[in-house]
Amino acid sequence: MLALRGSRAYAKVKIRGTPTQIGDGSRKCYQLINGSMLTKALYCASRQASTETFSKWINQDGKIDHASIEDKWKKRWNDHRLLLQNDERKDPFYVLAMFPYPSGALHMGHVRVYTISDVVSRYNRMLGKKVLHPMGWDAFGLPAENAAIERQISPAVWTKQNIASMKDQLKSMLTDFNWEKEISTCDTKYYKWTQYLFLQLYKHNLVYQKEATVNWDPVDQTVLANEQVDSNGRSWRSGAIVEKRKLKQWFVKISSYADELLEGLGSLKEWPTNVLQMQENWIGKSKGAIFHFNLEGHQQNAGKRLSVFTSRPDTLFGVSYIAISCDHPLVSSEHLTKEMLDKIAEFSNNLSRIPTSELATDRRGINTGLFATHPIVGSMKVPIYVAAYVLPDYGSGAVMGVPAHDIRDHSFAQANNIPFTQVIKESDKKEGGTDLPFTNLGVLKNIPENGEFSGMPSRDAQNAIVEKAKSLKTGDNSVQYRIRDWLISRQRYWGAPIPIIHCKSCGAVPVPEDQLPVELPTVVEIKGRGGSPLQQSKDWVNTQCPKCSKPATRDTDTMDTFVDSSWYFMRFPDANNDSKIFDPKTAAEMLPVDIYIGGVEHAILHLLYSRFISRFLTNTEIGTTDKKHSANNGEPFKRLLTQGMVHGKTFKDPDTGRFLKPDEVTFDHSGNPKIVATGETPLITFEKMSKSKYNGVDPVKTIKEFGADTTRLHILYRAAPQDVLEWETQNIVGMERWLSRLGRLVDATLSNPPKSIALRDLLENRKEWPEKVHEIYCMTNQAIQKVTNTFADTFAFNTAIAALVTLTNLLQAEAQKDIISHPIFRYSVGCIVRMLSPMAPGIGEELWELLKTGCNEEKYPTSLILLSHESLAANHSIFSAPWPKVDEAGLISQKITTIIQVNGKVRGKLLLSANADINAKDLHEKALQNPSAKKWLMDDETGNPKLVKKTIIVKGAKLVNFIV
Ligand code: ANZ
Ligand code: ZN
Repeated sequence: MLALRGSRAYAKVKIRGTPTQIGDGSRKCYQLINGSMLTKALYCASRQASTETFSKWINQDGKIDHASIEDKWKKRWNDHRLLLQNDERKDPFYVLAMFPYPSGALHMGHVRVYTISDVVSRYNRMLGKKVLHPMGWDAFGLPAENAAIERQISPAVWTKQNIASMKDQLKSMLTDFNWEKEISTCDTKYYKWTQYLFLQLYKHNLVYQKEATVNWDPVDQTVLANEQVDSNGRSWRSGAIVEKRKLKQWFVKISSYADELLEGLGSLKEWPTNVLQMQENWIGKSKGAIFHFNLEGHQQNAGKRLSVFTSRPDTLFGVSYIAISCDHPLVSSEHLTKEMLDKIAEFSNNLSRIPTSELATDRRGINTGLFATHPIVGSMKVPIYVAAYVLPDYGSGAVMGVPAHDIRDHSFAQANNIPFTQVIKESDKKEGGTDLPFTNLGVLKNIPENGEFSGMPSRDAQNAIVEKAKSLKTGDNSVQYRIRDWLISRQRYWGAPIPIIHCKSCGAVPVPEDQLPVELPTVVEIKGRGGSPLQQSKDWVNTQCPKCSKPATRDTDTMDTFVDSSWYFMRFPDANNDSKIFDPKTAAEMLPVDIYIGGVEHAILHLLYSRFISRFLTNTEIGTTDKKHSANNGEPFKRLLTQGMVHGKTFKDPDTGRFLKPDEVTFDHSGNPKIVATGETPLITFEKMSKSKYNGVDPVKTIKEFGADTTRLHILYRAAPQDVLEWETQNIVGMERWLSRLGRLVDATLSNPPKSIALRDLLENRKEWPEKVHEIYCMTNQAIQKVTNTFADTFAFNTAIAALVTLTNLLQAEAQKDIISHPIFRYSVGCIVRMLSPMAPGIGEELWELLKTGCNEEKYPTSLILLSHESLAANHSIFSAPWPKVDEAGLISQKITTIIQVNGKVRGKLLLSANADINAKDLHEKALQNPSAKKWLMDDETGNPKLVKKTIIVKGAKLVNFIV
């Protein structure tokens, strides 16, 4: 609650609902807007400043003193906790930007995403909503550990320092984050609940252990993350060739939610379609059949089965080989000779060095010498190969090779000289003659191989063939998913320890919930070699079994940081809860997140894990208490906005393509770049900012130089949020100039105060307004409509800014004596300021204070800067001022502008009444009265009008062309 100090002298008037008309003397009025008490504290301070102008902030060379304005408002927001006053508001709105990894320095990408979320947040605060715009830190992960290795600084200290400096930087951007809800995933208060989440998953049989392959550095004796293995397959630190090793790992069974996660995508109407597509592909549901081939060749193998998954059962009679992966169960001494096994092992070793993405097109294979019997035609035998392109963990890790109808099978058969037959043709009419492989559905060819299924269309044949196999017990329908279970264990120090204790007699025992958190030991030496750091911390490892109390050891793995971030958005609404992961009601009130903003690089994993955990916790924690959240199916993010990258201006040597450092390029007086050494013009491109390209721009420096308001506006103006933003620092002056012009316009309105007018009369008598005022009012309403639509729906802030600049230009052009002192002029200026403020909050507040103070003179009411049919409030902050509303009646321009052309050339303009019926004759008469058009329509010699041969009127009389 805000202090009411110094404001007791004023009477409080409680006014509910809109519209509310308040006459003069508004300074005595108080109001409850959406239940939140507004104070006079700042208002009183500002009243004394009624002779202030904005120009005092503009120095001689036209630059605005941003630093002082920003300091003033940061202080006021802080002192009066202005943005937190929405606790009692009803209508919740949750805007979330993906929380950053605390690397220590903000980059332009951060500034972009947090500017966008801040605008959405501030706009919704102005709508009177209970806004949650939280911030936190995705603070576990490798970089802290690397810093520890390189600089002997503890990961906790390093991370804490980084958080402190990044927090300052975020504040310098004028963001309105709810810092009282700040969380950090490396804080025990947070990871206690990450561990709790693990235990809940464990309880619901959604975590398990299994052997999995990891990258092993044989020199440092440690497991490496994928990003620590370079493109040559070497360790980033030791340089050793990385080996694959099998290690027992923890997995989360996300695959059991595959169908639910896929179906849920259908309800996400406000997500970008490309993200939905990526999620769908990742889950990769595939319908088809499983066929069982009998193993032959070696006597003792009779009766063994080899299963394959196929999406094309109709091609079953075109099978010419079976391909299995290197680690298929068939690859064992039971079936193969030692020589063969060695050969396959070597092959497998070679394959482990090439990226998985390249395996799909690899044509290499080994003929095992084994054969398999066809599931329907018992006499048909096909060879079994080990092949590079078979994924060990998809389907059954085995493929029925149909070279005539599948691209990969086709190239494999060609590379390995395997004969094959075409069994599907395009249509009934066409017999053969198609280019192979023919991969479409078609009709089964009339050949003996296809037997009773000959002539059937593919679809029918698929069903019939599966039915046949079912009856023979050699096959069945099957659905496969590409999505794999989520490997969450890391052999790292800086993460949440997995809350499991291993006991010789009881096995893996979960740590009892009341013993959480399992804290990271602080005394460990992080060397990056010799196994996981936790393993070496013997005091920590050795413990008691919670079940039998015998000596036991702690699990020494920590959790993947994706686990930390899979539930943080559910913690924010109740971030300080010590007794629960979150209070179900509190969480349910705010969830789902109304809009989630972040980079498209998180389109798959982070969003999928979050959707999964949200569904899981909705089922278990929020459960039935929550109507709103379950109505959203447990989907955590209602709307998703993926912001584009910020690209930096990059200079390259045109001859060598080498990236040029800033000091290798100079600029001539007109700003054209030259290479210092050669005098040549460099190549200019815009590329992803990176150190190696010398094209990075430091946001902190930019904010210092141009101010946060201007920087924010520039970011929003240069590109729509989803698009790439090509950063050019010099262009920032465009927004700077606009702000100065707007400031001067405010000053001008302050020195030309309107007379006191009852607002109701003002709108009722709109017919009597001068024409210019109509135009201003109409453009203002159009701008409100456009900007509101942007903030609520399209987020195309660039077009919103363009509309505000255009309106500023109009007002500047019409700022003559009688117009500028018209109440509507001031109203219009006030609208610009209000609509500007979510984007440029510092300047917005400053201009609003000036307008408001000026208006609180006895002579004219504050209401003149608001729209009369909105409630009036003597607010202290523009962010408690109401958002301007569109006046539908004001949207329609009273006048339309008609361009006059004579023989196709523009010769003048007419302002016509919009609703009048205008015909060609009238237009001609009017045009003759128009001084500039007149001389082109009159005959100089006769002094009579020229003969009009033809009049072309463009629809709506926007243009008339007289052919004379
Ligand atoms: C025979 C066939 C004939 C296939 C044909 C396709 C076309 P989707 O649709 O992505 O699910 N396949 C099965 N298991 C595999 C594995 N472990 N590694 C690599 N490929 C595998 O893909 C299913 C198809 O991928 C299956 O259908 C199988 O090839 C292959 F004209 O079987 B098909
Ligand atoms: Zn035990």
